[in-house]
Amino acid sequence: MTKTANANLFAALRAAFPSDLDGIAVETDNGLFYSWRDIERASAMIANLLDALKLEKGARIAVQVEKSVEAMLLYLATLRAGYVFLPLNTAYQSAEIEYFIGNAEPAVVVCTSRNASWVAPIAVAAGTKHVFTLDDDRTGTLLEVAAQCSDRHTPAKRKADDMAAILYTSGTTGRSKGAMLTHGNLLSNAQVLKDYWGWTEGDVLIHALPIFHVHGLFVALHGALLNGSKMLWFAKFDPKRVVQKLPEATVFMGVPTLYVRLLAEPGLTREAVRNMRLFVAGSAPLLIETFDEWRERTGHTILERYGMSETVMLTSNPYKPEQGERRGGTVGFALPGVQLRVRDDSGRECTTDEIGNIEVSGPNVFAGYWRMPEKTKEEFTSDGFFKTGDVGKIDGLGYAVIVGRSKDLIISGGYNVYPAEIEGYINEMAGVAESAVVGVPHPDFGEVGVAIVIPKAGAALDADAIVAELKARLANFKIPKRCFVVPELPRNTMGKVQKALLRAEHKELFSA
Ligand code: MLC
Ligand code: AMP
Repeated sequence: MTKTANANLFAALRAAFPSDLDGIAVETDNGLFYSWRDIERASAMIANLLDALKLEKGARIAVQVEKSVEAMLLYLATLRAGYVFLPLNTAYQSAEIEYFIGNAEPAVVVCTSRNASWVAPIAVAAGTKHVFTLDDDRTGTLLEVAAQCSDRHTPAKRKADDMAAILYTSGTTGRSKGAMLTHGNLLSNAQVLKDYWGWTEGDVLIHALPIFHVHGLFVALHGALLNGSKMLWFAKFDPKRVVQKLPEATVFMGVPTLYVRLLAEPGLTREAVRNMRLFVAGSAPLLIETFDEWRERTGHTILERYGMSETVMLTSNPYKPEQGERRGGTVGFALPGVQLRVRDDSGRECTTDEIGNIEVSGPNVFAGYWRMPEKTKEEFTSDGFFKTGDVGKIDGLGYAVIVGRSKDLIISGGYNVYPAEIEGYINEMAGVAESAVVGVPHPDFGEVGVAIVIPKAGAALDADAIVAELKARLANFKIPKRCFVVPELPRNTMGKVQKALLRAEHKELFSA
């Protein structure tokens, strides 16, 4: 790349649009069609809207809206105008949003018209100057204002290490941290995946994931756009309708729960997947039972990969047979350009099959946590590797295997749930002495949270009331699926709560 080349991710995605801009870029599950020209023009209009606000360089655009093509256009427009996209899960409630907006201090907040009455005051209190609404039926003030803007826009000049997005995630402890991803992180990863997963002319992607996290927003979306591929767009994952659309598609990406739910559909047959080229799974461990059943039912071997908000994609099972077989229970090999190593707690590199901490480096690894230089430093080794918090090994064939996590984290249906956060809320409740939240196996979500709560002396606690109180305050996917009130927590001789014992005690809770 020459010194003057524009490293703006949007510019690279735009350059990959097909030459026939009248072709279909997106077909939605409610019967709308968007051409490549529509994507080009509408993203230009929103980018011009942002430019007209005269925001400072690096300004954050925080977005909590339902999935829609217009929400995707807002993401593309933010890149195009050179600002920083900050997606927020629509399940987040006011305390969660207050934290994210207070921490990120976005210049612009875009929310649904339904939530505007509580999101707008939070934004204004945090100093946000501009609040727009955007609904999933192509209405809202954002589009009303954008409609007045020019449909021509030259992508802002950005360097590879300029920030493109902030994704909130919790590392090992404490409150959520904003992972800063650069144009270079995202583009280099997308280019590697385009090649590694064999994206080819004529590919059609079923896009059925939310667009507020890495999997749906970056891996799936960039994959299709960088290949100029049509997307069959689902606002919400609906297994029946996805199965109906499979014959028109070649690529599908999902968290393991999506595969479990698709397998429950009688319409999932070899005939239905006859045109499919690739099924990708990730964000949470894919059970070997699901991997095997999928192969049996469809004749396709799911390709499992591994990634994180801080690093985008790190490893992948092979796509091409000459690179090796796709092995269930493994996450494959480090992607080209990624260095992955496993070390023990003393920093010694583990030998084959020896379990240790997974550490990574590469052009995909983020620029640090937003306004947390100390935390950032803690999460990197002295020689510049990022500590993933995942525990695993490299097996005898060179495949990476994730066996657990050193971070106290539950992954439920592909969403991260931090026990410390839930425990914090429970511990504040009247009559609660302490609590522990642990993850246990679940047939649909893979893993779900269970809360064990200890009352203060003389207090009477009602488990249902605890759950109800949590529901009023936290995103729904974080709510423990069961709650037990018991006299005490198991502790080791150091006084530390033995979560492993609690997990073992409750592991059969949701078994069929
Ligand atoms: C929904 N519910 C969940 C849940 N999703 N509970 C636990 N875990 C989840 N993930 C609960 C709700 O609280 C609600 O309960 C009930 O299910 C119905 O809610 P819903 O919104 O209608 O659910 P549904 O549409 O069925 O959603 C399930 C799902 C969704 C699997 C489709 O969770 C999903 O889209 N997951 C994908 C997440 C994702 O994209 N992850 C990628 C992260 S990126 P109640 O009691 O309130 O009725 C990443 C990096 C990487 O990790 O490597 O990719
Ligand atoms: P997030 O912080 O939401 O980006 O979640 C990242 C975490 O998801 C990783 O650190 C892993 O613990 C987990 N993860 C992602 N992909 C896989 C996978 N294929 N198998 C097991 N865990 C995974």
